[in-house]
Amino acid sequence: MNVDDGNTLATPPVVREEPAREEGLLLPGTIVRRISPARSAAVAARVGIVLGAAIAVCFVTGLLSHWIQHPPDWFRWPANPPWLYRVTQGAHVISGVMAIPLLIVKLWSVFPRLFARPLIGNPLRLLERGSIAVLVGSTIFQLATGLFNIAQFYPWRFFFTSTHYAMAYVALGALAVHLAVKLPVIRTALSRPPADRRDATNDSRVSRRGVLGAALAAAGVAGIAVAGQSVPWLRWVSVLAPRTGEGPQGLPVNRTATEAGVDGRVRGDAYRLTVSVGTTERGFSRAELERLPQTSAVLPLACVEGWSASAHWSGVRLRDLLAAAGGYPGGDVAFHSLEQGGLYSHTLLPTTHVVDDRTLVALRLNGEELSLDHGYPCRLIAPNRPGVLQTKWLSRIEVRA
Ligand SMILES: Nc1nc2c(c(=O)[nH]1)N[C@H]1C(S)=C(S)[C@@H](COP(=O)(O)O)O[C@H]1N2
Ligand SMILES: [Mo]
Repeated sequence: MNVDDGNTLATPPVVREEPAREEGLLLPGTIVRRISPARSAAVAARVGIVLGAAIAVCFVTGLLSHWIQHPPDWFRWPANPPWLYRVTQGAHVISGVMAIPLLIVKLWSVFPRLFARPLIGNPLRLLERGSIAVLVGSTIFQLATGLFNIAQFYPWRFFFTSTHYAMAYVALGALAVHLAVKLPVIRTALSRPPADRRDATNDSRVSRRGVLGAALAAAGVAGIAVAGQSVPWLRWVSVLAPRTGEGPQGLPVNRTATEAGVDGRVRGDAYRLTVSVGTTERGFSRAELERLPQTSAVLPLACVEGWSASAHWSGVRLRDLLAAAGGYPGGDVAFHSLEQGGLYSHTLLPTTHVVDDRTLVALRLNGEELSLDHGYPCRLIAPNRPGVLQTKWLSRIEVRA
């Protein structure tokens, strides 16, 4: 049967003329005879190219997102263009979701080969099989945990981001070995047209072209089904997008004030935003912040989970606030939230963003006073930053001079 290298175009009756192929699999002959000719290297290699492209986009955009959140010394992420992270992280989630149907078709097309003789064999074959096991396992892990994460469903005990990040390297390594080992097979498979005899006859079983078409269509549908959470004009068709782009004040809320343990008491007169520059320290009430010069900016909130939405923000430009508090000598600026503990209760803002005109301590959102869930009394909003770094319910801003 033509399940290994795609160089036969056999139909079931023809199989009996090719007993050698049947013997290649550790499966009963009755099953082997029924294996669809579309389960071929021709299909596997072609789906593999599209799957590989989706995984490459997913890997690069994921790596970027990781570096932005945990910057190595050499890494600089610009404040311009302000929508860049929205695009890269949207692409991360969309490409990951598109990879799911592609991976399923790829596994379907090579499945009979898992029963190929010998099961283990020589060291090269061991490497081939081992790399496939690791590759399939790590890819399924990445796609499943990523999918659960965008649905904010965490049915596991490990910490998602660090595990997802580490596993990406495992998958990449296994993919490199897999490609190297399979290169000859891939080249043969790609040098032939994907059509089999079934395409030209009236055979009722699915053809290779049919499988390829279905794989691409499924990937397209899956991509569109989630794209609406980052692409506004796709919102109405994106039935699977976990976020619709809606919420109070026209913007989704990731974590509510109640969930973060921040309550309405912040509305009281006692609230102060403490701004410290070196050893000077100054407290600003919400009314005092409102009396400082107000600046507006249209900036997207782009969550690591892939959803994003543009909004109209206004408040005090960070540069102006620092000037009012004693000046900005340079360096990273630390932001702390009223939220106690939690990973997102503090962040470091690099100089590029500190000096940007559009970086605000926001007081208003889409023409209204910032709601408690969006970060009242005030929140950080800076261009081209992951949502997770746009700290809500600010209590303290610190310049370590
Ligand atoms: N203090 C604090 N700030 C936070 C968070 C948080 O959990 N705590 N969540 C962040 C995340 S993950 C996102 S995407 C944005 C969402 O802002 P929104 O709820 O106003 O849409 O806020 C960020 N700021
Ligand atoms: Mo987020």
